[in-house]
Amino acid sequence: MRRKRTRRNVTGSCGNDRYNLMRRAKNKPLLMAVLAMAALLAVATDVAAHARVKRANPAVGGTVSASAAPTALQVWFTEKLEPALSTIEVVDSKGTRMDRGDVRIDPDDQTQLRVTLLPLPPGQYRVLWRVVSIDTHYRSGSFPFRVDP
Ligand SMILES: [Cu+2]
Repeated sequence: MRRKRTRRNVTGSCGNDRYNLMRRAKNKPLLMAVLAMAALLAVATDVAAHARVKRANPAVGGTVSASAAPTALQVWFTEKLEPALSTIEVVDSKGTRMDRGDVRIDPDDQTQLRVTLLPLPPGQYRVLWRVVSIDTHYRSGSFPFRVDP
């Protein structure tokens, strides 16, 4: 039953089963047990509902050859994003911005951000992302990719 509930919550937004469970609890030990379980579920639900990077092009941690160096970066997230509050940047190993600052969301897929890139010489790059998903939760992170000679 626990597994079933967790799986259901993964697909929903940040729901609050906690309060229904509290109302149903009839004695204190049960209430404590229920609250403990609800707290765990709430944490799991919260994490699952936040936007995370699903995949990217160039790939997360991937390597591309200089002859096929990308002219744009695409990142897909696990949640739909608020376009005005979501951004990605690409920096080289010295921290120099290598994107053109023209981040946009795919109008047909609100989980995808895209930015065009300056010509990328061989080297290590890092993608810095800061997004707000439509459930208003803020998340940020980064991942590398590499351009080989
Ligand atoms: Cu969330």
